[in-house]
Amino acid sequence: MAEITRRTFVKLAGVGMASTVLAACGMNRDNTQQLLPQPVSTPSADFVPDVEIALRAIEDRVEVRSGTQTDVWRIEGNLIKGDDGVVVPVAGSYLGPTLHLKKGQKVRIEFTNELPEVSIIHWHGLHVPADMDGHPQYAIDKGETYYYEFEVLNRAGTYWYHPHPHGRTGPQVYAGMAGFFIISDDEESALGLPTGDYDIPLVLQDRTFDDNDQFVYNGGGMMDQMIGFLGDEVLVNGVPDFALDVANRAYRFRFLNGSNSRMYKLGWSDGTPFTVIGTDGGLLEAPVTRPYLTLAPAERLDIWVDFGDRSVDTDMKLVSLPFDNGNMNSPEFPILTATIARQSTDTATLPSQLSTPNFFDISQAEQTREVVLAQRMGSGWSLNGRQFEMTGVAEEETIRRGSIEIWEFINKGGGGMSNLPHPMHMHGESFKVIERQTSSGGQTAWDTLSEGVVDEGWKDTVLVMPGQRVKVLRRFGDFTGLFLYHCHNLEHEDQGMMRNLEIKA
Ligand SMILES: [Cu+2]
Repeated sequence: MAEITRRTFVKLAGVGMASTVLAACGMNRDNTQQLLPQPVSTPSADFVPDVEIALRAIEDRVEVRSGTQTDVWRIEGNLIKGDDGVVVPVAGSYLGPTLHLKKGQKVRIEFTNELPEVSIIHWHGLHVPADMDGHPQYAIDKGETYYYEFEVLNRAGTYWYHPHPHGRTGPQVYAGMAGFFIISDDEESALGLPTGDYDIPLVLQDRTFDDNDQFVYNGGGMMDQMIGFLGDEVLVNGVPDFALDVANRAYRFRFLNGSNSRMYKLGWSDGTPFTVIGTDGGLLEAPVTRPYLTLAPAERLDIWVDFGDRSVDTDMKLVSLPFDNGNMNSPEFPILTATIARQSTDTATLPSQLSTPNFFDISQAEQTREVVLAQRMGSGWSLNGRQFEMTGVAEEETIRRGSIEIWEFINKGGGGMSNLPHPMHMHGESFKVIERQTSSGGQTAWDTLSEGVVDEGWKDTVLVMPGQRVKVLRRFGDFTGLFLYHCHNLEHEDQGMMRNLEIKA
């Protein structure tokens, strides 16, 4: 185990700067101190963690392509307190370790930044207090440590973590900073779904290599700013030409689209349909079947895949099928090859009922807020005409704690270059997609991927295609403070397609 150094710091400079920004915007308020809680500068004495993890962001070199080293930024982890199996490194990959937590556990994570620029980690999909969420205002410099302390409140499911510093999320994720955060709970464990070697997280990320096998990122270029970064090959778990040996039995595959902006339309090359058991926020009520899977950036889909009727030494190939995203045709990409490598006597049965999701009822919604996704002339993308301000919140972004609301994301498209999908993500509690409308102008592109969209289940990121209006229903409970909502096309996010919402007591 690498030595763990505990650094303490008080981020007074950051708080002072934010206050100045507020004053400059004419938004200074009496409650500035409540609005800007102090970061955890040291572990708090009255928080007794069940699990304690150290994560470090480092510059490193990894053999991504065989025989050469690629410069990466990655997150390495060590378990300080807890059971074996909480922190699982992904061997031979730039990925951060897979973290396995249980609902109800109290976890302390000390994140140390050893990169030459500021960073902060966000726990994607987790319901945690505002100052534990990795908001960009808490980004720390090289050599500093941020202490996260929270209870795992989420249902069992496939969550993940990645950096969230303003303007630099795209390049940092691209450089290699991301990992799975997998939560289990009693309800899920009782089902007897495949576990251990038969439960496989798979993150899809596109990359472009130069002649020296280094990652190429042009997030600042005009086209990338508009469309988002698109790499020319797809890595799975950080590995090109990903191959997997499986037994002829049932598996749980957990797909995460960890790409900056690329969408996927996953299909088995022999046309085998998919049995979906989970989405962003955990298990569905019951399995659903899809001919292919549409996966926008940051979305997750858990599938039950049964190789039981396959012969040993046969292959199944997973590809991303061609589709029209409204702006361009996405070509076919190879994703992975699964080789049925061994006989198994295990016979698992897919449960017909998976979970009790306890969705809210639409009648509980107190109001509907509209969020228009659009370009801002000459300066990237916006939400209701506004772009990100570090601590700025509009009146219409202020929410009473405990309220249940409908948020309607409206992608008017607009034709040409601005006809792009926006995967909209909300921090905090998960939501339910309750309505999706497609304009006649958006129908053609939508038809090329609609059958693979899974709007069932709890979600934290929802695909909004050009010409669509999508309504989601969610609660804004428990924690007050600033939380983010944004497009998870990371180049759009970095250009300001992100806003705060403030939950007030
Ligand atoms: Cu976007």
